[in-house]
Amino acid sequence: MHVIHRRDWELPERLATPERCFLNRRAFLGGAAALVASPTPSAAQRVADLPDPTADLYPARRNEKYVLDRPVTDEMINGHYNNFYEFGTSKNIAAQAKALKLRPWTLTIDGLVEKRIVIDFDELIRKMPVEERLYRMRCVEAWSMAIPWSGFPFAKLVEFAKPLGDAKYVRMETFMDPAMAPGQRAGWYPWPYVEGLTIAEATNELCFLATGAYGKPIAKQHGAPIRLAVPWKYGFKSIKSIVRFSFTAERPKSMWEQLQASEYGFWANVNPQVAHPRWSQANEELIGVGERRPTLLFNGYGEFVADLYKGLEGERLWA
Ligand SMILES: Nc1nc2c(c(=O)[nH]1)N[C@H]1C(S)=C(S)[C@@H](COP(=O)(O)O)O[C@H]1N2
Ligand SMILES: [Mo]
Repeated sequence: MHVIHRRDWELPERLATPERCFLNRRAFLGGAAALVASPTPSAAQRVADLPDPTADLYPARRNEKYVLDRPVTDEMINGHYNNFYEFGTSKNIAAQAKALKLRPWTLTIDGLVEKRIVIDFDELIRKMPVEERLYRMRCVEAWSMAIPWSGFPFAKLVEFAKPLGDAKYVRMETFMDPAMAPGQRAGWYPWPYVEGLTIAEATNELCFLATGAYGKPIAKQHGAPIRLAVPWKYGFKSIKSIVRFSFTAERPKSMWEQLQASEYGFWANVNPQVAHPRWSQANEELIGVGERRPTLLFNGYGEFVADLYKGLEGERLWA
């Protein structure tokens, strides 16, 4: 089922998976014995996740405005080719990610907002207009997928958060729980996973918070119960399993930027003409399809987002 076709002329996997490579090297150098397989989640815990109290929201009505130029990636393949470093460095992380405990799931909205909000995910989602959208996703490692996300526009969360006038960025944070997530026991790593957007980006119509995929609540390995989907940026920007949104005046520093600023910048917009320091970004492997295709500027979403970067040409906009 796990059909990843590789051809001679492709990058060997150790070069094409830089995020993992980097992690392994650091783990090795640091002598950290932390990245071990997670214990099997107890049956009691799995039972505690069921039934999902948001299941009735899916499948959501599809918004037909967002169209694909390729087939949707097979659900089984997509669900077994993931990056979720909190649970380890393998792409086949679905089994380990089952340890993710989904409820209660408390979200904090703070920083430069009218009033700090602490809200249960199940309560927040009932205030949001849930719809389905077909989006492409392009990892910085030169592979891509096409996913039927369900969720709501980030702009709706910003509306709900009521940021103050001096807020310019939104910083997002993943859960921090080393007892549950063995990858987080690697102490040399600047956990928790952090990402950031400008508020202008977050309120762009394409910017989406995904709570479902393939017509049901989002699977744990994809970042349940709520993850970002910013399809014009490299995949690492799309932070999983978010617990906190903070509105700030200063640009947040992402976890990848803290680790390796020369390779993973703040903007990280997809551009086939700007190579990663260690490989070309000119084309991509369509996971599960056995095909390589040219990568598109802004991952093909320029009509929606190019204007966001007018006047910023001096910045390092491309990963
Ligand atoms: N919290 C967290 N978010 C994350 C990651 C991660 O390891 N942890 N990996 C990122 C990377 S590198 C990619 S390519 C996408 C992968 O999303 P997918 O597994 O749903 O395809 O998630 C991003 N979000
Ligand atoms: Mo990625």
